[in-house]
Amino acid sequence: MKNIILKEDKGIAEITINRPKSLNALNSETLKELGTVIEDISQRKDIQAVIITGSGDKAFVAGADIVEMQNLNAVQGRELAMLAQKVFSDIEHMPQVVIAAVNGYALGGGCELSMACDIRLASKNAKFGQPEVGLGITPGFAGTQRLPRLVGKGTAKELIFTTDMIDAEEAHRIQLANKVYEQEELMDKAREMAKKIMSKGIYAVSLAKSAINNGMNMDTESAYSYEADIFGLCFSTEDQKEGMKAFIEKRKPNFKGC
Ligand code: CO8
Repeated sequence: MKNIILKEDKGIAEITINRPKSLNALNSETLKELGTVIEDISQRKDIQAVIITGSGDKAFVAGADIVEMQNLNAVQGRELAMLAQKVFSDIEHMPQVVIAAVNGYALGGGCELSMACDIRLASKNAKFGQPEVGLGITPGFAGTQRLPRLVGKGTAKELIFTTDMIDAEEAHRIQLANKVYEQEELMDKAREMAKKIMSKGIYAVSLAKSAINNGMNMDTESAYSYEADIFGLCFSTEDQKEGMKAFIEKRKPNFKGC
């Protein structure tokens, strides 16, 4: 792969978007590579958590690639949006937990990529924003949908309409960033959180992810019913038996992820 670095260590896959000269801007080649990596990892039982970050210390992803986008026609623009939406949706629905380690600018498509992840950890120098209307376009990688779901409709409209860039503390205040760390400790904190999650019943974590993500797209009664189905399913797993047995025996559970 040309624009993606993939590292694996003890069940954690670290994906680095690697186009530092363009502040890791997403062109279609990078999106396709990211899509292939995500598809591959989704099938793997030995990978239980994913961390996505950007190369260098300046940017997570500074958006879709403006150089590539400038001469697109309407059909090509739609195709690019559909490509990114598919990749981001695959990230949102992959069985593994996905943490965005936002290590600098997360603008436009970069902010949208971070929002497709389950959890966003930001470094103190991170900056979030949706600058699209300043370029004469709208967010197209599902930012108009994921941002209001995360921060509320009013704040999402303010950010999208004004194109204001916000720092990590403000992103934390509006619940766009889960936590904020010094840049040097960001990746270690992301790994630490991944390991903590992996120490739980990881199959249950995956089911909880599905209940949250799919339930949010249903009416409330259907979502409650879906949660009950998922909850019931847990009782067919070895982890449920082990988790409860360990509690009663006052010991740490030895989960198997099944
Ligand atoms: N695309 C392409 N190249 C970029 C991008 C980008 N998004 N961002 C930065 N670069 C390039 C710069 O052109 C520059 O290249 P060069 O050295 O060859 O001139 C290099 O990266 C370094 O950037 P700067 O010199 O500008 O660095 P600064 O520190 O001065 O500024 C900023 C950093 C503030 C991040 C600035 O680069 C910037 O404003 N970048 C653009 C941010 C932006 O507008 N992003 C949104 C893009 S639109 C988008 O994401 C839409 C998604 C939906 C699309 C729908 C599909 C059709």
